[in-house]
Amino acid sequence: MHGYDPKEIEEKWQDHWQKSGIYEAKDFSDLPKYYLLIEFPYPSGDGLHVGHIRSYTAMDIISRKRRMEGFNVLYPIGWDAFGLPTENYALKTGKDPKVVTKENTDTFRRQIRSLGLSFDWSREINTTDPKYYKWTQWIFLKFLEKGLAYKAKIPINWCPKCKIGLANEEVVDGNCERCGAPVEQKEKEQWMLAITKYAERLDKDLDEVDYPDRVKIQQRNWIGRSEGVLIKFDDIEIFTTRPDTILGATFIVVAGKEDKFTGRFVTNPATKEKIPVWEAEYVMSDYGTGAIMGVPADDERDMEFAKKYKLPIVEDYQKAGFEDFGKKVTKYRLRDWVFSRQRYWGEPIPVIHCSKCGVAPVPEKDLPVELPKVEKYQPREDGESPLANIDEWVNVTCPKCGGKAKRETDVMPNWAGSSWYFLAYLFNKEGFASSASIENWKLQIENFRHFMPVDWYNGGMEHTVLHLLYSRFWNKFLYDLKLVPTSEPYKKRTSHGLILAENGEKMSKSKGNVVNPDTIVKQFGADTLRLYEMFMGPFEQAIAWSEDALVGPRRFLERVWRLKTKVAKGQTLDTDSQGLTLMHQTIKKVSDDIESMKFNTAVSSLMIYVNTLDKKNKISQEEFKTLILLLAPFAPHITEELWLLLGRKDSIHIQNWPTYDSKKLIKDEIILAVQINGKVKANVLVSRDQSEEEIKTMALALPEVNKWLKGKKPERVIVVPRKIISIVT
Ligand code: ANZ
Ligand code: ZN
Repeated sequence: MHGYDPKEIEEKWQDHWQKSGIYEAKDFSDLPKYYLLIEFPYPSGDGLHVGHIRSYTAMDIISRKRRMEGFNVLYPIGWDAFGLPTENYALKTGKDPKVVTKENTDTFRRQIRSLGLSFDWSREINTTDPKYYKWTQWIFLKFLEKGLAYKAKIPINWCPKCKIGLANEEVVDGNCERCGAPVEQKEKEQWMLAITKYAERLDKDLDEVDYPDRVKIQQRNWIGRSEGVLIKFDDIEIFTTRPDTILGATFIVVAGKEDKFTGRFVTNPATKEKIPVWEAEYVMSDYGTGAIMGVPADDERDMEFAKKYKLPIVEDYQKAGFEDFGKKVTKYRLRDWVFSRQRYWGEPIPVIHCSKCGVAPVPEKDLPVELPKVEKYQPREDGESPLANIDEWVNVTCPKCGGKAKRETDVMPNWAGSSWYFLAYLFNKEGFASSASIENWKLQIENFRHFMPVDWYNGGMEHTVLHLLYSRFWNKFLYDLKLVPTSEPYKKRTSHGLILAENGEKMSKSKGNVVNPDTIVKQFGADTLRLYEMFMGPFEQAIAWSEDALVGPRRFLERVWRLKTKVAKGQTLDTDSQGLTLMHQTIKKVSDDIESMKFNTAVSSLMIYVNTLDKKNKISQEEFKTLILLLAPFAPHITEELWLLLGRKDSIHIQNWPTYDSKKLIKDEIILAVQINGKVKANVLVSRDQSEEEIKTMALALPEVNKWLKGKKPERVIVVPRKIISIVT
């Protein structure tokens, strides 16, 4: 047998697996299901990042273990391909975003395939495929039908550089999340999705799911549930969380564009005094009731305001009972979702504007509303989408009255396609081929019932209040329409740490410190890259890349490869109880560590096991088999090849996962007391199968015993089996 050469192994097996379809989930299966999800990538022009590989490999390991445990595993992949970077690239180069997307997804697909990840490629999706977005548009029409999609003239966050309306979540410290330009406010008619209608359930149902605490906390803070009371000061109703401070309320402030006195006075229901009504910017129009009671003594901003405008301040006042004034309410900080963008590369919002009928939904049978070709991808100076330039696309007949009408030219935000993609993977082939309708959606429900909810979803912390919240909202909405079987889409969520450049900085093209996985695969092989990324450090922590550290995992795999020559046919395990214990301990450790995502320590224990086996001249078939079965999820190619060399016919990846015997976990050892002239002076650890002679020698070698013997030979040494060693001097 020749040396370990990944080039001879890896592509061969990738092709083989693809052909045999062993990683494809079955639509109808009697096996229990297990659905694993990674955040499907945005196919950027930069190609696959080594950070993607960390998350995909981790979930691949769990997928592979589940398959070996007998589950009908679904581990799908697709492309979240609408969005600004591709559009900006099109703007610069004049290339059709469709073409750019095709090129980028081809690169990503090739790179992901070269890693031997066990994705079910038969279910590959692409959010920019009209067959896909016809369903995204269909779901939007459902929101419209139920009154949860509406148009509103609202001040929106406007980025003057990107010329685009931004969601609150896309504004970071007052600047555009993408280009960093300061964000301005602009009044515009926008499509909105009423996510606030689901605020209570989005908050409460977090109790039901297994997410990390920090994810739950971030979501809860974003939703911003607040229990307070409404109190009437004559006709002005205020919202407060501190009704006990009402005796200190010396003025009222309602939301306004500038600070000014309205000239009005109202009665404080607790003190019966007349207090002035002011307008000010610091009170938000869209929170609570848009009005507050000013309590300078207990609220800093009220104090500042009172000092500035010389309003009365009462420092000493009595705290009031809760229950005396007003009624209890719960308010949320969450805002409705600004759902339109005046850009090109997104799903067209499927509505038609008619001067007679108003907003008319595009009839289901006319979906998808396909993106037309445009000459220029630049948004117009008036802020309208470039789609507004295409008269023949814009001018249509009204589906209601047949009169002249115009298409909506706004498109959806890039969060739309990812808000339901976990369901799209479950669509059967006809689901995408057939028209979008309730009947065709219902044809998928069997599959939804089998696979939903997602059992385990791994992704980045940056998506906690965006994608994760949006997709929970869409799923709940579909659940209320009885179109999906569970009210929560994801049972369990975990997060990976980032991979940084060697110097600890963020990897970025501009800094020139990006690691290209192609180079690593070429030089070390995919199995080494996978193993390295699992071994590099605790999975949930950020960690710096190290080129030098790749050698370790590579040498480890070479050792595993050479170990094959030591496998002896007749060799049995029974004669060697230490080996047996270590084998069972390793099975337990690797199994447990995979479940708790401690991939680095799982790899360590495999390394310890290989070290021990390597010290022997001969190893048994069983030991070697166990080793490569445990290693298979981490390094699927080398283990598949070794499995074949052991003379096995079918894939290692569909074998049973090794189990351990908890009785064999403890070493077969006992502690014996050592007596000298009838008194216990020491203890000795022996194994149960050691001979009497061996035990005597061990006892006489103990330092405590030598202290008593002082160089003299003992008169007698008696071994009472499994109890005591008695030395007489
Ligand atoms: C009197 C008071 C006294 C208050 C005090 C606080 C401390 P959370 O917990 O975030 O819900 N508030 C209410 N509506 C507001 C609005 N539209 N714009 C700005 N501030 C508003 O905060 C509730 C508190 O925020 C309310 O309780 C109110 O001030 C203020 F010692 O009322 B409080
Ligand atoms: Zn009409």
